Amino acid sequence: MASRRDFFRGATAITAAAAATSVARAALAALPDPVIQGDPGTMPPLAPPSGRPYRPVVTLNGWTLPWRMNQGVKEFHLVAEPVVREMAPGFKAHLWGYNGQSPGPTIEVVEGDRVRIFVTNRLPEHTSIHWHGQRLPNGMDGVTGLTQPGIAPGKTFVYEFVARRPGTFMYHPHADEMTQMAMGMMGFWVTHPKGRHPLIDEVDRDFVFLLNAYDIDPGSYTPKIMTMLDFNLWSWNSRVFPGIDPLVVRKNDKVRIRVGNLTMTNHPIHLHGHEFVVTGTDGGPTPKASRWPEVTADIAVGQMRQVEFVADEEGDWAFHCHKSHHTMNAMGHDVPTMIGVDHRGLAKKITRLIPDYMVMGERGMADMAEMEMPLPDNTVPMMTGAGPFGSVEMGGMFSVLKVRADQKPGDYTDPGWYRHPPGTVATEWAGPLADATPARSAGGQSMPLATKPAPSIEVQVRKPGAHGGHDDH
Ligand SMILES: [Cu+2]
Repeated sequence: MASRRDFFRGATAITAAAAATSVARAALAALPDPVIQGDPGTMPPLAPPSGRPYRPVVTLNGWTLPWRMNQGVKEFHLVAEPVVREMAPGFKAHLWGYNGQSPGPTIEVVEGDRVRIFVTNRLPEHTSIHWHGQRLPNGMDGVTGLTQPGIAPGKTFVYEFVARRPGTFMYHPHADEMTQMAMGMMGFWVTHPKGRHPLIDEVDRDFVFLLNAYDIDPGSYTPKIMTMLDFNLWSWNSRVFPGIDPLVVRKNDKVRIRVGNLTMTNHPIHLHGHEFVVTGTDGGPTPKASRWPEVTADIAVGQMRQVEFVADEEGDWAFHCHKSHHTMNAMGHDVPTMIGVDHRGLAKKITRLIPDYMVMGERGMADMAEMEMPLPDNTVPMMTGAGPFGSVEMGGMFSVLKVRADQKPGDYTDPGWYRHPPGTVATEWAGPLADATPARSAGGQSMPLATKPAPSIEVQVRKPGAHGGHDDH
Protein backbone atom coordinates (compact mmCIF):
# COMPACT_ATOMS: atom_id res chain seq x y z
CA MET A 1 0.00 0.00 0.00
CA ALA A 2 1.34 3.43 -0.86
CA SER A 3 1.91 5.78 1.99
CA ARG A 4 1.18 9.50 1.81
CA ARG A 5 4.91 10.04 1.88
CA ASP A 6 5.44 7.72 -1.08
CA PHE A 7 2.94 9.63 -3.11
CA PHE A 8 4.47 12.94 -2.26
CA ARG A 9 7.94 11.83 -3.22
CA GLY A 10 6.68 10.42 -6.49
CA ALA A 11 4.71 13.52 -7.25
CA THR A 12 7.69 15.75 -6.56
CA ALA A 13 9.63 13.88 -9.16
CA ILE A 14 6.82 14.25 -11.64
CA THR A 15 6.13 17.98 -11.56
CA ALA A 16 6.61 20.85 -9.20
CA ALA A 17 3.01 21.80 -9.85
CA ALA A 18 1.76 18.42 -8.70
CA ALA A 19 3.81 18.66 -5.53
CA ALA A 20 2.14 21.94 -4.69
CA THR A 21 -1.34 20.48 -4.81
CA SER A 22 -2.95 18.61 -1.95
CA VAL A 23 -3.17 14.84 -1.92
CA ALA A 24 -6.86 14.85 -2.55
CA ARG A 25 -8.62 11.68 -3.64
CA ALA A 26 -9.73 13.59 -6.71
CA ALA A 27 -6.10 14.19 -7.67
CA LEU A 28 -5.32 10.50 -7.34
CA ALA A 29 -8.30 9.65 -9.49
CA ALA A 30 -7.13 12.01 -12.23
CA LEU A 31 -4.53 11.31 -14.86
CA PRO A 32 -0.98 11.94 -13.76
CA ASP A 33 0.36 15.02 -15.55
CA PRO A 34 2.47 13.90 -18.50
CA VAL A 35 6.16 14.75 -18.14
CA ILE A 36 7.62 16.17 -21.33
CA GLN A 37 11.33 16.22 -22.10
CA GLY A 38 12.80 18.24 -24.94
CA ASP A 39 16.53 17.92 -24.24
CA PRO A 40 18.26 15.30 -26.43
CA GLY A 41 21.13 14.83 -23.97
CA THR A 42 21.66 11.75 -21.80
CA MET A 43 19.80 12.41 -18.57
CA PRO A 44 21.32 11.20 -15.30
CA PRO A 45 19.85 7.97 -13.91
CA LEU A 46 16.54 8.50 -12.10
CA ALA A 47 16.98 7.18 -8.55
CA PRO A 48 13.59 5.73 -7.61
CA PRO A 49 11.82 8.31 -5.42
CA SER A 50 9.15 5.80 -4.37
CA GLY A 51 8.49 2.09 -4.46
CA ARG A 52 11.17 -0.56 -4.04
CA PRO A 53 14.81 0.45 -4.53
CA TYR A 54 16.96 -0.52 -7.49
CA ARG A 55 20.00 0.71 -9.35
CA PRO A 56 18.60 2.74 -12.26
CA VAL A 57 19.71 2.52 -15.88
CA VAL A 58 21.08 5.30 -18.06
CA THR A 59 19.29 5.81 -21.39
CA LEU A 60 21.71 6.96 -24.06
CA ASN A 61 20.49 10.38 -25.25
CA GLY A 62 17.30 9.71 -23.36
CA TRP A 63 15.62 9.65 -19.99
CA THR A 64 13.46 7.64 -17.61
CA LEU A 65 9.78 8.48 -17.19
CA PRO A 66 8.87 9.55 -13.64
CA TRP A 67 5.80 7.94 -12.09
CA ARG A 68 3.48 8.46 -9.20
CA MET A 69 2.44 5.85 -6.67
CA ASN A 70 -1.33 5.58 -6.42
CA GLN A 71 -2.54 3.13 -3.77
CA GLY A 72 0.41 0.87 -4.42
CA VAL A 73 0.19 1.10 -8.22
CA LYS A 74 2.95 2.73 -10.25
CA GLU A 75 1.25 5.14 -12.64
CA PHE A 76 2.87 6.43 -15.81
CA HIS A 77 1.49 8.69 -18.52
CA LEU A 78 2.73 8.32 -22.08
CA VAL A 79 1.64 10.79 -24.74
CA ALA A 80 2.01 9.68 -28.35
CA GLU A 81 2.68 12.83 -30.37
CA PRO A 82 4.66 14.47 -33.18
CA VAL A 83 8.07 15.57 -31.93
CA VAL A 84 11.12 17.40 -33.25
CA ARG A 85 14.17 15.27 -32.52
CA GLU A 86 17.66 16.65 -32.82
CA MET A 87 19.43 13.63 -34.33
CA ALA A 88 22.84 15.34 -34.25
CA PRO A 89 23.86 18.93 -33.60
CA GLY A 90 22.50 20.99 -36.51
CA PHE A 91 20.20 18.27 -37.78
CA LYS A 92 16.59 18.00 -36.68
CA ALA A 93 14.03 15.43 -37.75
CA HIS A 94 10.26 15.65 -37.60
CA LEU A 95 9.32 12.36 -35.99
CA TRP A 96 6.56 10.81 -33.95
CA GLY A 97 7.38 9.77 -30.42
CA TYR A 98 6.29 9.96 -26.82
CA ASN A 99 6.45 12.82 -24.30
CA GLY A 100 8.49 15.15 -26.47
CA GLN A 101 11.09 12.69 -27.72
CA SER A 102 11.79 9.79 -30.02
CA PRO A 103 12.35 7.24 -28.64
CA GLY A 104 9.96 7.73 -25.77
CA PRO A 105 11.17 7.70 -22.19
CA THR A 106 12.47 4.51 -20.61
CA ILE A 107 10.10 2.87 -18.16
CA GLU A 108 11.75 1.29 -15.11
CA VAL A 109 9.86 -0.87 -12.65
CA VAL A 110 10.57 -3.69 -10.22
CA GLU A 111 9.57 -7.33 -10.61
CA GLY A 112 6.16 -7.73 -9.00
CA ASP A 113 5.15 -4.07 -9.39
CA ARG A 114 1.58 -3.40 -10.45
CA VAL A 115 1.90 -0.90 -13.28
CA ARG A 116 -0.78 1.37 -14.76
CA ILE A 117 0.09 3.23 -17.92
CA PHE A 118 -2.14 5.93 -19.37
CA VAL A 119 -1.60 6.39 -23.09
CA THR A 120 -2.91 9.58 -24.68
CA ASN A 121 -2.95 9.80 -28.46
CA ARG A 122 -2.10 13.16 -30.01
CA LEU A 123 -1.26 11.70 -33.41
CA PRO A 124 -3.43 12.23 -36.50
CA GLU A 125 -4.27 8.50 -36.61
CA HIS A 126 -5.08 5.74 -34.16
CA THR A 127 -2.34 3.95 -32.23
CA SER A 128 -1.76 1.39 -29.45
CA ILE A 129 1.21 0.19 -27.41
CA HIS A 130 2.52 -3.34 -27.39
CA TRP A 131 4.69 -4.20 -24.36
CA HIS A 132 7.29 -6.34 -26.14
CA GLY A 133 8.35 -9.38 -24.13
CA GLN A 134 6.05 -8.99 -21.13
CA ARG A 135 3.93 -11.61 -19.46
CA LEU A 136 0.54 -9.96 -19.16
CA PRO A 137 -3.17 -10.54 -19.61
CA ASN A 138 -3.89 -10.99 -23.31
CA GLY A 139 -6.12 -7.91 -23.43
CA MET A 140 -3.19 -5.72 -22.31
CA ASP A 141 -0.92 -6.83 -25.16
CA GLY A 142 -1.72 -3.81 -27.30
CA VAL A 143 -2.40 -5.33 -30.71
CA THR A 144 -4.90 -3.13 -32.52
CA GLY A 145 -7.83 -5.09 -33.85
CA LEU A 146 -6.74 -8.31 -32.13
CA THR A 147 -6.74 -7.47 -28.43
CA GLN A 148 -8.14 -3.92 -28.35
CA PRO A 149 -9.56 -1.23 -30.61
CA GLY A 150 -7.06 1.40 -31.74
CA ILE A 151 -6.71 4.45 -29.51
CA ALA A 152 -8.36 7.14 -31.62
CA PRO A 153 -6.77 10.60 -31.91
CA GLY A 154 -7.52 12.59 -28.76
CA LYS A 155 -8.38 9.52 -26.67
CA THR A 156 -6.59 8.06 -23.65
CA PHE A 157 -6.40 4.33 -22.90
CA VAL A 158 -5.25 2.62 -19.70
CA TYR A 159 -3.04 -0.46 -19.59
CA GLU A 160 -2.55 -2.27 -16.30
CA PHE A 161 -0.57 -5.38 -15.45
CA VAL A 162 1.97 -6.80 -13.03
CA ALA A 163 5.58 -6.75 -14.23
CA ARG A 164 5.99 -10.45 -13.66
CA ARG A 165 9.51 -11.18 -14.78
CA PRO A 166 12.69 -9.14 -14.51
CA GLY A 167 14.56 -8.23 -17.66
CA THR A 168 15.00 -6.10 -20.73
CA PHE A 169 11.95 -5.10 -22.75
CA MET A 170 10.69 -2.45 -25.13
CA TYR A 171 7.43 -0.89 -26.18
CA HIS A 172 6.13 0.20 -29.57
CA PRO A 173 2.84 0.68 -31.42
CA HIS A 174 0.98 -2.29 -32.84
CA ALA A 175 -1.14 -0.10 -35.14
CA ASP A 176 -0.06 1.05 -38.60
CA GLU A 177 3.33 -0.21 -37.46
CA MET A 178 5.10 0.43 -40.72
CA THR A 179 4.37 4.14 -40.47
CA GLN A 180 4.59 4.58 -36.74
CA MET A 181 7.87 2.74 -36.20
CA ALA A 182 9.42 4.38 -39.29
CA MET A 183 8.46 7.69 -37.67
CA GLY A 184 10.26 6.84 -34.44
CA MET A 185 7.65 5.48 -32.03
CA MET A 186 9.35 3.16 -29.57
CA GLY A 187 10.76 3.06 -26.09
CA PHE A 188 12.77 0.97 -23.65
CA TRP A 189 11.48 -0.89 -20.60
CA VAL A 190 13.54 -2.40 -17.79
CA THR A 191 12.09 -4.55 -15.02
CA HIS A 192 14.62 -4.80 -12.20
CA PRO A 193 14.72 -7.96 -10.07
CA LYS A 194 12.98 -7.59 -6.69
CA GLY A 195 15.95 -9.02 -4.80
CA ARG A 196 19.15 -10.86 -5.50
CA HIS A 197 18.68 -13.00 -8.61
CA PRO A 198 20.96 -15.96 -9.38
CA LEU A 199 21.28 -14.94 -13.05
CA ILE A 200 21.21 -11.15 -12.75
CA ASP A 201 24.38 -9.59 -11.40
CA GLU A 202 24.52 -6.18 -9.83
CA VAL A 203 26.43 -3.77 -12.02
CA ASP A 204 27.96 -0.34 -11.55
CA ARG A 205 26.66 1.11 -14.82
CA ASP A 206 23.70 -0.03 -16.85
CA PHE A 207 23.18 1.59 -20.28
CA VAL A 208 20.17 1.11 -22.55
CA PHE A 209 19.35 2.14 -26.11
CA LEU A 210 17.31 1.10 -29.14
CA LEU A 211 18.60 0.62 -32.66
CA ASN A 212 16.48 2.49 -35.18
CA ALA A 213 16.78 3.75 -38.75
CA TYR A 214 15.36 6.56 -40.85
CA ASP A 215 15.31 7.57 -44.48
CA ILE A 216 15.37 11.35 -44.57
CA ASP A 217 16.46 13.07 -47.77
CA PRO A 218 19.26 15.57 -47.21
CA GLY A 219 17.72 18.97 -46.58
CA SER A 220 14.33 17.60 -45.54
CA TYR A 221 12.87 16.78 -42.13
CA THR A 222 10.39 13.91 -42.35
CA PRO A 223 11.30 10.23 -42.79
CA LYS A 224 10.19 8.43 -45.94
CA ILE A 225 8.04 5.73 -44.45
CA MET A 226 7.96 3.44 -47.50
CA THR A 227 11.66 2.60 -47.24
CA MET A 228 12.29 -0.98 -46.19
CA LEU A 229 16.06 -1.47 -46.34
CA ASP A 230 17.86 1.44 -47.92
CA PHE A 231 17.80 3.80 -44.96
CA ASN A 232 20.30 6.65 -44.88
CA LEU A 233 20.33 7.26 -41.14
CA TRP A 234 21.28 4.38 -38.83
CA SER A 235 20.71 5.57 -35.33
CA TRP A 236 20.83 4.72 -31.65
CA ASN A 237 17.88 6.21 -29.86
CA SER A 238 17.22 8.41 -32.91
CA ARG A 239 20.72 9.94 -32.72
CA VAL A 240 23.59 9.51 -35.18
CA PHE A 241 27.31 9.93 -34.56
CA PRO A 242 28.68 12.44 -33.65
CA GLY A 243 25.37 13.12 -31.88
CA ILE A 244 25.48 9.94 -29.78
CA ASP A 245 26.84 10.52 -26.29
CA PRO A 246 29.81 8.43 -25.12
CA LEU A 247 29.31 5.64 -22.60
CA VAL A 248 31.36 6.94 -19.66
CA VAL A 249 32.52 4.46 -17.03
CA ARG A 250 35.04 4.22 -14.20
CA LYS A 251 37.88 1.75 -14.62
CA ASN A 252 36.97 -1.69 -13.23
CA ASP A 253 33.26 -0.90 -13.23
CA LYS A 254 31.06 -3.83 -14.06
CA VAL A 255 29.06 -2.56 -17.02
CA ARG A 256 25.83 -3.77 -18.57
CA ILE A 257 24.61 -2.55 -21.95
CA ARG A 258 21.09 -3.43 -23.10
CA VAL A 259 20.21 -3.00 -26.77
CA GLY A 260 16.96 -3.59 -28.65
CA ASN A 261 16.60 -3.70 -32.43
CA LEU A 262 13.53 -2.10 -34.01
CA THR A 263 15.01 -1.67 -37.49
CA MET A 264 14.40 -4.03 -40.42
CA THR A 265 17.89 -5.55 -40.52
CA ASN A 266 20.37 -7.10 -38.09
CA HIS A 267 23.15 -5.17 -36.37
CA PRO A 268 26.37 -6.81 -35.19
CA ILE A 269 27.27 -4.56 -32.26
CA HIS A 270 31.00 -4.55 -31.65
CA LEU A 271 33.04 -3.37 -28.66
CA HIS A 272 36.77 -2.63 -28.83
CA GLY A 273 39.27 -3.52 -26.14
CA HIS A 274 37.09 -5.80 -23.97
CA GLU A 275 35.22 -9.09 -24.17
CA PHE A 276 31.64 -9.32 -23.00
CA VAL A 277 29.11 -12.05 -22.41
CA VAL A 278 25.46 -11.99 -23.40
CA THR A 279 23.65 -12.26 -20.07
CA GLY A 280 20.11 -11.81 -21.27
CA THR A 281 17.66 -11.51 -24.12
CA ASP A 282 14.11 -10.20 -24.26
CA GLY A 283 13.19 -13.71 -23.04
CA GLY A 284 15.04 -13.14 -19.78
CA PRO A 285 18.44 -13.83 -18.24
CA THR A 286 20.46 -16.49 -20.04
CA PRO A 287 21.62 -19.62 -18.15
CA LYS A 288 25.25 -19.25 -17.06
CA ALA A 289 26.30 -22.35 -19.00
CA SER A 290 25.15 -20.66 -22.24
CA ARG A 291 27.44 -17.63 -21.89
CA TRP A 292 30.70 -17.34 -23.80
CA PRO A 293 33.02 -14.41 -24.40
CA GLU A 294 32.54 -12.33 -27.54
CA VAL A 295 33.43 -8.92 -28.87
CA THR A 296 30.48 -8.68 -31.26
CA ALA A 297 26.85 -9.57 -30.60
CA ASP A 298 24.50 -9.75 -33.55
CA ILE A 299 21.13 -8.33 -32.69
CA ALA A 300 18.48 -9.53 -35.07
CA VAL A 301 15.27 -7.71 -35.93
CA GLY A 302 12.91 -7.49 -32.98
CA GLN A 303 15.51 -8.86 -30.57
CA MET A 304 17.08 -7.50 -27.45
CA ARG A 305 20.46 -8.39 -25.99
CA GLN A 306 22.09 -7.43 -22.73
CA VAL A 307 25.86 -7.75 -22.54
CA GLU A 308 28.17 -7.44 -19.55
CA PHE A 309 31.86 -6.92 -18.98
CA VAL A 310 34.35 -5.43 -16.56
CA ALA A 311 35.78 -2.20 -18.02
CA ASP A 312 39.35 -2.83 -16.97
CA GLU A 313 41.20 -1.23 -19.88
CA GLU A 314 41.51 2.53 -19.80
CA GLY A 315 40.99 4.45 -23.00
CA ASP A 316 38.54 5.62 -25.64
CA TRP A 317 37.16 2.41 -27.09
CA ALA A 318 35.09 2.46 -30.25
CA PHE A 319 31.66 0.85 -29.85
CA HIS A 320 29.63 0.48 -33.02
CA CYS A 321 27.61 -1.55 -35.48
CA HIS A 322 30.02 -3.62 -37.56
CA LYS A 323 28.13 -3.12 -40.83
CA SER A 324 30.32 -0.43 -42.34
CA HIS A 325 27.38 1.24 -44.09
CA HIS A 326 25.70 1.63 -40.72
CA THR A 327 28.48 3.89 -39.44
CA MET A 328 27.75 6.41 -42.20
CA ASN A 329 25.27 9.24 -42.31
CA ALA A 330 23.03 10.35 -45.18
CA MET A 331 24.55 8.61 -48.18
CA GLY A 332 23.41 7.29 -51.50
CA HIS A 333 24.29 3.74 -52.49
CA ASP A 334 24.11 4.18 -56.25
CA VAL A 335 27.64 5.53 -56.47
CA PRO A 336 30.19 3.68 -58.58
CA THR A 337 33.52 2.73 -57.02
CA MET A 338 36.09 5.28 -58.20
CA ILE A 339 39.24 3.92 -56.57
CA GLY A 340 42.06 4.14 -59.08
CA VAL A 341 40.16 6.34 -61.55
CA ASP A 342 41.87 9.59 -62.30
CA HIS A 343 39.29 12.21 -63.17
CA ARG A 344 41.40 15.33 -62.96
CA GLY A 345 40.79 16.45 -66.52
CA LEU A 346 37.10 15.64 -66.36
CA ALA A 347 36.57 17.46 -63.06
CA LYS A 348 38.09 20.61 -64.48
CA LYS A 349 35.69 20.58 -67.41
CA ILE A 350 32.64 19.95 -65.21
CA THR A 351 33.65 22.65 -62.74
CA ARG A 352 33.34 25.19 -65.54
CA LEU A 353 29.65 24.31 -65.75
CA ILE A 354 28.94 23.41 -62.10
CA PRO A 355 31.23 25.32 -59.74
CA ASP A 356 30.46 23.13 -56.66
CA TYR A 357 31.10 19.85 -58.47
CA MET A 358 33.38 17.47 -56.59
CA VAL A 359 34.83 14.15 -57.57
CA MET A 360 34.16 11.42 -55.03
CA GLY A 361 36.30 8.53 -54.04
CA GLU A 362 39.21 8.22 -56.46
CA ARG A 363 41.47 7.42 -53.48
CA GLY A 364 38.75 5.76 -51.37
CA MET A 365 36.06 7.68 -49.49
CA ALA A 366 38.12 9.00 -46.55
CA ASP A 367 38.47 12.33 -48.34
CA MET A 368 34.75 12.77 -47.81
CA ALA A 369 35.37 13.35 -44.11
CA GLU A 370 37.70 16.25 -44.78
CA MET A 371 36.19 17.91 -47.80
CA GLU A 372 34.21 21.07 -47.59
CA MET A 373 31.44 19.98 -49.89
CA PRO A 374 28.50 22.34 -49.42
CA LEU A 375 25.69 20.46 -47.67
CA PRO A 376 22.02 21.32 -47.90
CA ASP A 377 20.52 22.82 -44.74
CA ASN A 378 19.52 20.32 -42.07
CA THR A 379 21.69 17.33 -42.79
CA VAL A 380 24.74 15.65 -41.31
CA PRO A 381 27.97 14.86 -43.11
CA MET A 382 28.32 11.25 -44.24
CA MET A 383 31.55 10.69 -42.29
CA THR A 384 32.58 13.05 -39.56
CA GLY A 385 33.43 13.44 -35.88
CA ALA A 386 36.48 15.41 -34.81
CA GLY A 387 38.76 13.19 -32.75
CA PRO A 388 42.05 14.00 -31.04
CA PHE A 389 43.97 12.71 -34.08
CA GLY A 390 41.74 14.03 -36.85
CA SER A 391 38.42 13.03 -38.33
CA VAL A 392 36.95 9.80 -36.93
CA GLU A 393 35.35 9.21 -40.36
CA MET A 394 32.24 7.76 -38.84
CA GLY A 395 28.54 8.44 -38.65
CA GLY A 396 25.41 6.53 -37.73
CA MET A 397 25.65 3.73 -35.18
CA PHE A 398 28.92 4.69 -33.53
CA SER A 399 29.89 5.81 -30.06
CA VAL A 400 32.84 5.60 -27.68
CA LEU A 401 33.20 3.70 -24.42
CA LYS A 402 35.33 6.01 -22.24
CA VAL A 403 37.07 4.13 -19.44
CA ARG A 404 38.82 6.33 -16.90
CA ALA A 405 40.55 5.50 -13.60
CA ASP A 406 39.68 8.89 -12.16
CA GLN A 407 36.00 8.98 -13.17
CA LYS A 408 33.95 9.34 -9.98
CA PRO A 409 31.43 6.61 -9.14
CA GLY A 410 28.09 7.59 -10.64
CA ASP A 411 29.60 10.41 -12.71
CA TYR A 412 28.55 10.27 -16.36
CA THR A 413 30.04 13.57 -17.52
CA ASP A 414 32.27 13.35 -20.56
CA PRO A 415 35.91 13.34 -19.42
CA GLY A 416 37.20 14.49 -22.82
CA TRP A 417 39.66 12.53 -24.94
CA TYR A 418 41.88 9.88 -23.40
CA ARG A 419 45.45 10.93 -22.61
CA HIS A 420 47.57 8.01 -23.74
CA PRO A 421 50.64 7.16 -21.67
CA PRO A 422 53.82 8.05 -23.57
CA GLY A 423 54.89 5.38 -26.03
CA THR A 424 51.46 3.71 -26.32
CA VAL A 425 50.16 5.35 -29.50
CA ALA A 426 50.81 4.00 -33.00
CA THR A 427 53.09 6.46 -34.76
CA GLU A 428 54.74 6.93 -38.11
CA TRP A 429 57.90 4.87 -38.65
CA ALA A 430 60.79 7.34 -38.57
CA GLY A 431 63.64 4.97 -39.49
CA PRO A 432 64.90 4.07 -42.93
CA LEU A 433 62.33 2.54 -45.27
CA ALA A 434 62.79 -0.98 -46.57
CA ASP A 435 63.91 -1.11 -50.17
CA ALA A 436 61.24 -0.79 -52.79
CA THR A 437 58.27 -2.31 -50.93
CA PRO A 438 55.73 -0.09 -52.70
CA ALA A 439 57.14 -0.47 -56.18
CA ARG A 440 57.10 -4.26 -56.43
CA SER A 441 53.38 -4.65 -56.75
CA ALA A 442 52.30 -4.59 -60.34
CA GLY A 443 49.40 -2.23 -59.71
CA GLY A 444 51.60 0.62 -58.55
CA GLN A 445 50.27 2.96 -55.91
CA SER A 446 46.56 2.35 -55.92
CA MET A 447 45.76 -1.09 -57.31
CA PRO A 448 48.19 -3.82 -56.25
CA LEU A 449 48.12 -6.85 -58.52
CA ALA A 450 49.66 -10.29 -58.15
CA THR A 451 53.39 -10.40 -58.89
CA LYS A 452 52.93 -13.32 -61.25
CA PRO A 453 50.98 -12.58 -64.42
CA ALA A 454 47.44 -13.83 -64.10
CA PRO A 455 46.63 -16.89 -66.21
CA SER A 456 44.50 -15.86 -69.10
CA ILE A 457 40.94 -16.95 -68.75
CA GLU A 458 38.40 -16.76 -71.45
CA VAL A 459 34.83 -16.34 -70.41
CA GLN A 460 32.18 -17.19 -72.89
CA VAL A 461 28.63 -16.17 -72.36
CA ARG A 462 25.87 -17.60 -74.44
CA LYS A 463 22.37 -16.37 -74.24
CA PRO A 464 19.90 -19.14 -73.50
CA GLY A 465 17.85 -19.90 -76.50
CA ALA A 466 20.48 -18.73 -78.98
CA HIS A 467 21.08 -22.38 -79.92
CA GLY A 468 17.63 -23.50 -79.02
CA GLY A 469 18.52 -24.64 -75.51
CA HIS A 470 21.53 -26.16 -73.79
CA ASP A 471 25.07 -25.97 -74.95
CA ASP A 472 26.78 -28.87 -76.56
CA HIS A 473 29.12 -30.57 -74.12
CU1 LIG B 1 23.99 -2.00 -38.19
